[in-house]
Amino acid sequence: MFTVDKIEGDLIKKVDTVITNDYVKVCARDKFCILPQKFVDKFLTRIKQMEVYEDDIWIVTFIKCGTTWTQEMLWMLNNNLDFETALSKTLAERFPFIEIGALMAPVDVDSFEMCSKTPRPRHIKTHLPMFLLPDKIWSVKPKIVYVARNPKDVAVSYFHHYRHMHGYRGTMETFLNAFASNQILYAPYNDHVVDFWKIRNEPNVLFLFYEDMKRNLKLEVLKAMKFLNKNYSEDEINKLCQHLSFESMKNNPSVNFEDLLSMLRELHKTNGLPHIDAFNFIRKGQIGSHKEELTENESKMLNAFVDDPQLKECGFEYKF
Ligand code: PPS
Repeated sequence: MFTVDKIEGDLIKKVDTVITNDYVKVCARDKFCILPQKFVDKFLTRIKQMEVYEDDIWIVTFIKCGTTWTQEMLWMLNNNLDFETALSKTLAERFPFIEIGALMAPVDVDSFEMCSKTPRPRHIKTHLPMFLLPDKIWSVKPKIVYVARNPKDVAVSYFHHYRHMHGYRGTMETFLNAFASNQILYAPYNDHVVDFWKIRNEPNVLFLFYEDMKRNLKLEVLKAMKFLNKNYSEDEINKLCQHLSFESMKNNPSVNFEDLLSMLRELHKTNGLPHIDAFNFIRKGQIGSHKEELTENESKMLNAFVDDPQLKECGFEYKF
């Protein structure tokens, strides 16, 4: 059912890092996704064949689209707004990332096992495209929340993530080249979004936009509350919105991945990578950071994502 192809050319080698490397093209029919060989060896079959439960909540996103923010919102809504547990247990424990063990070559974490064993109702994070999700997702129909973000801000956010988490030390231009030519981890972006947009009206699917959350968080919280069949008072919702604010999340060790970042910084150091500037996972949190961080030419390199005819064909438009 799947074929695993070698990626031709030099570009892929330029985005290979000490943390995430050995990229291959995982293909099925007309779909593909760039993933490390370790994903194919240790995760692909197990994820495809895994048990899925009706009360699971899956967050599915392309990387850097507001996953963490939405995870915290969903977990809180689905757990009776339990601020105490949310602050004492990390999001990574409460809402595990199923394929993270495949992304870090030097670290052997069986994140699949962690997800499988997590007590029900399970909350599971993935960046995998639709065609790589468990087969049973389509018959059991657990709740799936998808979040999209404009590709220019995604690319900028991903560049910083790739430097500070994966240990990339190349230029922005090379990174954007890889992103634009679908030669970076999880690419291609548009296919990822379009596949979920097409099923956005299914009763078990909630399709959100990062930009909507930024512009009116409360409205999106209310949408998610309804989707999860929960009911909270106006005061409780306001308190949740405060908890989900950029400033609050930035300073919340349960969601800001400081532990993971310091472990990765050590790994980078051990591997002799040059030291770079400081970084917060909850970094800028803006709509339009590409305007500040990309040159005109760099921004143009990403126009093809926005002008892609497949978006128009299915009535999808990115928000800026
Ligand atoms: S990951 O690594 O894929 O899970 O990253 P992800 O969580 O999807 O995306 C990270 C970006 O989301 C921003 N973020 C927020 N923005 C606004 N408000 C809140 N509360 C918030 N929490 C996270 C985060 O800053 C990253 O975007 P950039 O543009 O890099 O700041």
